[in-house]
Amino acid sequence: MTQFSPASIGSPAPDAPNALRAVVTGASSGIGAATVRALRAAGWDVTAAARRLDRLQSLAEETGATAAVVDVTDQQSVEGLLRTVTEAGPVHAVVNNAGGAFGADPVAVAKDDDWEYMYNTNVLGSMRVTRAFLPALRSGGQGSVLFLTSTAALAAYEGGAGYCAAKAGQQALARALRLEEAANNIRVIEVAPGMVHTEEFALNRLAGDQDAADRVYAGVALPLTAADVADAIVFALNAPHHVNIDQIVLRPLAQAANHKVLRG
Ligand code: 8X3
Repeated sequence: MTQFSPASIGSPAPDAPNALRAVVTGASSGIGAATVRALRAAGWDVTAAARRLDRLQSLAEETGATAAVVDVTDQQSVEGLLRTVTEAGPVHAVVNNAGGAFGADPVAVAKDDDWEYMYNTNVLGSMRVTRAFLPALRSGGQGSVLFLTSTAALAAYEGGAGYCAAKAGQQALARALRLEEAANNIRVIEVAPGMVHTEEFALNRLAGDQDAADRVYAGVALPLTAADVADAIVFALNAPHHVNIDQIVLRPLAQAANHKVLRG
Protein backbone atom coordinates (compact mmCIF):
# COMPACT_ATOMS: atom_id res chain seq x y z
CA MET A 1 0.00 0.00 0.00
CA THR A 2 1.24 3.45 -0.84
CA GLN A 3 2.32 5.37 2.19
CA PHE A 4 0.41 8.60 2.89
CA SER A 5 3.29 10.89 2.12
CA PRO A 6 2.23 13.64 -0.27
CA ALA A 7 5.66 14.88 -1.21
CA SER A 8 7.23 11.47 -1.66
CA ILE A 9 5.97 10.34 -5.01
CA GLY A 10 8.41 11.45 -7.64
CA SER A 11 7.81 15.17 -7.28
CA PRO A 12 10.27 17.55 -8.86
CA ALA A 13 11.80 20.21 -6.66
CA PRO A 14 9.93 23.54 -6.57
CA ASP A 15 10.70 25.63 -9.65
CA ALA A 16 12.20 22.67 -11.50
CA PRO A 17 11.88 23.42 -15.23
CA ASN A 18 9.61 20.46 -15.91
CA ALA A 19 7.38 20.80 -12.84
CA LEU A 20 3.77 19.76 -13.23
CA ARG A 21 1.33 22.68 -13.30
CA ALA A 22 -1.95 22.99 -11.46
CA VAL A 23 -4.70 25.57 -11.24
CA VAL A 24 -6.51 25.88 -7.90
CA THR A 25 -9.78 27.84 -7.72
CA GLY A 26 -11.05 29.40 -4.52
CA ALA A 27 -7.40 29.81 -3.57
CA SER A 28 -7.66 33.01 -1.54
CA SER A 29 -8.35 31.25 1.78
CA GLY A 30 -9.06 27.99 3.57
CA ILE A 31 -8.65 24.69 1.73
CA GLY A 32 -7.78 26.43 -1.54
CA ALA A 33 -4.90 28.41 -0.06
CA ALA A 34 -3.68 25.35 1.87
CA THR A 35 -3.75 23.36 -1.35
CA VAL A 36 -1.61 25.96 -3.09
CA ARG A 37 0.92 25.75 -0.23
CA ALA A 38 0.94 21.95 -0.24
CA LEU A 39 1.26 21.64 -4.01
CA ARG A 40 4.11 24.16 -4.06
CA ALA A 41 5.84 22.27 -1.24
CA ALA A 42 5.49 19.10 -3.35
CA GLY A 43 7.14 20.74 -6.34
CA TRP A 44 4.14 21.76 -8.42
CA ASP A 45 3.98 24.96 -10.38
CA VAL A 46 0.67 26.49 -9.27
CA THR A 47 -1.74 29.18 -10.41
CA ALA A 48 -3.76 30.34 -7.42
CA ALA A 49 -7.10 31.64 -8.70
CA ALA A 50 -9.88 33.44 -6.86
CA ARG A 51 -11.71 36.77 -6.81
CA ARG A 52 -9.64 38.53 -4.15
CA LEU A 53 -6.37 39.65 -5.68
CA ASP A 54 -4.89 41.11 -2.48
CA ARG A 55 -5.07 37.74 -0.73
CA LEU A 56 -3.76 35.93 -3.78
CA GLN A 57 -0.80 38.26 -4.01
CA SER A 58 0.20 37.54 -0.40
CA LEU A 59 -0.11 33.82 -1.07
CA ALA A 60 1.92 34.17 -4.25
CA GLU A 61 4.68 36.01 -2.42
CA GLU A 62 4.70 33.38 0.31
CA THR A 63 4.67 30.33 -1.92
CA GLY A 64 5.96 31.30 -5.36
CA ALA A 65 2.59 30.51 -6.93
CA THR A 66 1.17 32.72 -9.66
CA ALA A 67 -1.90 34.76 -8.73
CA ALA A 68 -4.82 35.00 -11.17
CA VAL A 69 -8.19 36.60 -10.61
CA VAL A 70 -11.24 34.53 -11.51
CA ASP A 71 -14.93 34.56 -10.74
CA VAL A 72 -16.18 31.04 -11.48
CA THR A 73 -19.74 32.33 -11.87
CA ASP A 74 -18.67 34.36 -14.92
CA GLN A 75 -17.89 32.55 -18.18
CA GLN A 76 -15.72 35.37 -19.55
CA SER A 77 -13.71 35.47 -16.36
CA VAL A 78 -13.11 31.71 -16.60
CA GLU A 79 -11.99 32.12 -20.22
CA GLY A 80 -9.57 34.82 -19.06
CA LEU A 81 -8.12 32.44 -16.49
CA LEU A 82 -7.67 29.79 -19.17
CA ARG A 83 -5.78 32.26 -21.38
CA THR A 84 -3.54 33.38 -18.52
CA VAL A 85 -2.68 29.81 -17.56
CA THR A 86 -2.19 28.34 -21.02
CA GLU A 87 -0.11 31.26 -22.29
CA ALA A 88 2.39 30.39 -19.57
CA GLY A 89 2.67 26.73 -20.57
CA PRO A 90 0.98 23.33 -20.32
CA VAL A 91 -1.42 22.56 -17.49
CA HIS A 92 -1.75 19.13 -15.87
CA ALA A 93 -4.28 19.47 -13.06
CA VAL A 94 -7.35 21.53 -12.21
CA VAL A 95 -8.53 21.69 -8.61
CA ASN A 96 -12.17 22.78 -8.47
CA ASN A 97 -12.26 24.15 -4.94
CA ALA A 98 -14.31 27.35 -5.33
CA GLY A 99 -17.73 27.10 -3.72
CA GLY A 100 -19.04 26.64 -0.23
CA ALA A 101 -22.20 26.84 1.84
CA PHE A 102 -24.52 29.84 1.99
CA GLY A 103 -27.43 29.60 4.41
CA ALA A 104 -28.47 26.90 6.84
CA ASP A 105 -32.25 27.24 6.64
CA PRO A 106 -34.67 24.34 6.64
CA VAL A 107 -36.48 23.80 3.37
CA ALA A 108 -39.65 25.38 4.81
CA VAL A 109 -37.96 28.79 4.75
CA ALA A 110 -35.27 28.22 2.12
CA LYS A 111 -33.94 31.31 0.36
CA ASP A 112 -33.76 31.15 -3.43
CA ASP A 113 -30.69 33.40 -3.48
CA ASP A 114 -28.71 31.06 -1.22
CA TRP A 115 -29.64 27.99 -3.22
CA GLU A 116 -28.93 29.66 -6.56
CA TYR A 117 -25.56 30.95 -5.36
CA MET A 118 -24.54 27.54 -4.02
CA TYR A 119 -25.55 25.84 -7.27
CA ASN A 120 -23.85 28.51 -9.34
CA THR A 121 -20.52 28.34 -7.49
CA ASN A 122 -20.20 24.66 -6.55
CA VAL A 123 -21.81 23.02 -9.59
CA LEU A 124 -21.85 25.47 -12.48
CA GLY A 125 -18.52 26.98 -11.38
CA SER A 126 -16.86 23.55 -11.43
CA MET A 127 -18.46 22.83 -14.79
CA ARG A 128 -17.33 26.15 -16.33
CA VAL A 129 -13.73 25.75 -15.17
CA THR A 130 -13.56 22.08 -16.16
CA ARG A 131 -15.16 22.69 -19.57
CA ALA A 132 -12.72 25.50 -20.26
CA PHE A 133 -9.60 23.55 -19.28
CA LEU A 134 -10.41 20.13 -20.76
CA PRO A 135 -8.90 20.87 -24.20
CA ALA A 136 -5.65 22.04 -22.56
CA LEU A 137 -5.54 18.99 -20.29
CA ARG A 138 -6.20 16.67 -23.23
CA SER A 139 -3.56 18.27 -25.41
CA GLY A 140 -0.93 17.67 -22.73
CA GLY A 141 -1.53 13.93 -23.09
CA GLN A 142 -2.59 13.43 -19.47
CA GLY A 143 -4.53 15.43 -16.95
CA SER A 144 -6.30 15.39 -13.60
CA VAL A 145 -9.48 17.16 -12.56
CA LEU A 146 -10.15 17.23 -8.84
CA PHE A 147 -13.40 18.27 -7.20
CA LEU A 148 -13.57 19.41 -3.61
CA THR A 149 -17.02 18.16 -2.59
CA SER A 150 -18.09 17.36 0.97
CA THR A 151 -19.50 14.66 3.18
CA ALA A 152 -22.66 16.74 2.66
CA ALA A 153 -22.80 15.06 -0.76
CA LEU A 154 -23.09 11.66 0.93
CA ALA A 155 -25.89 12.21 3.45
CA ALA A 156 -28.46 14.94 3.98
CA TYR A 157 -29.01 16.67 7.29
CA GLU A 158 -31.42 19.24 8.69
CA GLY A 159 -30.65 22.75 7.50
CA GLY A 160 -28.28 21.37 4.89
CA ALA A 161 -30.62 20.73 1.97
CA GLY A 162 -29.28 23.45 -0.31
CA TYR A 163 -25.64 22.67 0.40
CA CYS A 164 -26.15 18.89 0.31
CA ALA A 165 -27.97 19.24 -3.01
CA ALA A 166 -25.22 21.43 -4.49
CA LYS A 167 -22.44 19.11 -3.31
CA ALA A 168 -24.35 16.05 -4.55
CA GLY A 169 -24.71 17.82 -7.90
CA GLN A 170 -20.99 18.53 -8.03
CA GLN A 171 -20.30 14.90 -7.15
CA ALA A 172 -22.54 13.72 -10.01
CA LEU A 173 -20.63 16.02 -12.35
CA ALA A 174 -17.37 14.40 -11.25
CA ARG A 175 -18.72 10.88 -11.69
CA ALA A 176 -20.02 11.53 -15.21
CA LEU A 177 -16.81 13.31 -16.17
CA ARG A 178 -14.72 10.31 -15.07
CA LEU A 179 -16.61 8.11 -17.51
CA GLU A 180 -16.36 10.65 -20.30
CA GLU A 181 -12.68 11.52 -20.02
CA ALA A 182 -10.93 8.24 -19.15
CA ALA A 183 -10.33 7.62 -22.86
CA ASN A 184 -8.53 10.99 -23.00
CA ASN A 185 -6.16 9.93 -20.20
CA ILE A 186 -7.80 12.38 -17.80
CA ARG A 187 -8.46 11.10 -14.32
CA VAL A 188 -11.17 12.55 -12.11
CA ILE A 189 -10.77 12.71 -8.35
CA GLU A 190 -13.23 13.69 -5.64
CA VAL A 191 -12.12 14.76 -2.18
CA ALA A 192 -15.02 14.91 0.28
CA PRO A 193 -14.18 16.34 3.70
CA GLY A 194 -16.40 16.60 6.73
CA MET A 195 -15.98 19.33 9.35
CA VAL A 196 -12.99 21.51 8.49
CA HIS A 197 -12.27 24.49 10.71
CA THR A 198 -11.39 27.32 8.35
CA GLU A 199 -11.55 31.06 8.67
CA GLU A 200 -14.55 31.51 6.36
CA PHE A 201 -16.61 28.35 5.73
CA ALA A 202 -19.03 28.61 8.65
CA LEU A 203 -18.94 32.41 8.55
CA ASN A 204 -20.16 32.39 4.94
CA ARG A 205 -22.76 29.78 5.72
CA LEU A 206 -24.12 31.75 8.66
CA ALA A 207 -24.24 35.15 6.94
CA GLY A 208 -21.22 36.58 8.75
CA ASP A 209 -22.39 35.77 12.28
CA GLN A 210 -19.04 35.06 13.98
CA ASP A 211 -20.61 33.82 17.25
CA ALA A 212 -22.76 31.32 15.37
CA ALA A 213 -19.76 30.28 13.28
CA ASP A 214 -17.70 29.71 16.43
CA ARG A 215 -20.47 27.51 17.88
CA VAL A 216 -20.13 25.14 14.91
CA TYR A 217 -16.69 24.12 16.21
CA ALA A 218 -17.27 24.67 19.94
CA GLY A 219 -15.93 21.81 22.04
CA VAL A 220 -14.78 19.79 19.04
CA ALA A 221 -11.29 18.71 20.04
CA LEU A 222 -9.73 18.44 16.63
CA PRO A 223 -11.76 19.39 13.58
CA LEU A 224 -9.96 18.83 10.29
CA THR A 225 -7.70 21.65 9.20
CA ALA A 226 -7.38 23.02 5.70
CA ALA A 227 -3.89 21.50 5.63
CA ASP A 228 -5.32 18.04 6.38
CA VAL A 229 -7.51 18.29 3.30
CA ALA A 230 -4.71 19.76 1.20
CA ASP A 231 -2.53 16.75 2.09
CA ALA A 232 -5.24 14.42 0.76
CA ILE A 233 -5.49 16.46 -2.44
CA VAL A 234 -1.74 16.36 -3.03
CA PHE A 235 -1.66 12.64 -2.23
CA ALA A 236 -4.23 11.97 -4.95
CA LEU A 237 -2.60 14.27 -7.49
CA ASN A 238 0.89 12.89 -6.83
CA ALA A 239 -0.14 9.27 -7.27
CA PRO A 240 1.20 7.73 -10.49
CA HIS A 241 -1.11 8.77 -13.30
CA HIS A 242 -2.55 5.30 -13.90
CA VAL A 243 -3.89 5.40 -10.31
CA ASN A 244 -7.25 7.20 -10.29
CA ILE A 245 -8.27 7.75 -6.69
CA ASP A 246 -11.97 8.14 -7.34
CA GLN A 247 -12.94 9.47 -3.95
CA ILE A 248 -11.33 10.33 -0.64
CA VAL A 249 -13.72 10.84 2.29
CA LEU A 250 -12.11 12.32 5.38
CA ARG A 251 -13.69 13.43 8.62
CA PRO A 252 -12.43 14.43 12.01
CA LEU A 253 -12.53 11.51 14.41
CA ALA A 254 -14.99 13.57 16.46
CA GLN A 255 -17.51 13.66 13.59
CA ALA A 256 -18.70 10.12 13.02
CA ALA A 257 -21.48 11.50 10.81
CA ASN A 258 -22.35 15.04 9.74
CA HIS A 259 -24.97 15.28 12.47
CA LYS A 260 -23.07 13.30 15.15
CA VAL A 261 -20.29 15.45 16.55
CA LEU A 262 -18.47 14.69 19.80
CA ARG A 263 -18.07 17.85 21.87
CA GLY A 264 -16.08 18.07 25.07
C1 8X3 B 1 -18.78 20.75 5.16
C2 8X3 B 1 -19.03 19.52 5.89
O1 8X3 B 1 -20.13 18.70 8.03
O2 8X3 B 1 -20.61 21.00 7.39
O3 8X3 B 1 -18.41 20.53 3.84
O4 8X3 B 1 -21.56 19.21 6.12
S1 8X3 B 1 -20.39 19.62 6.89
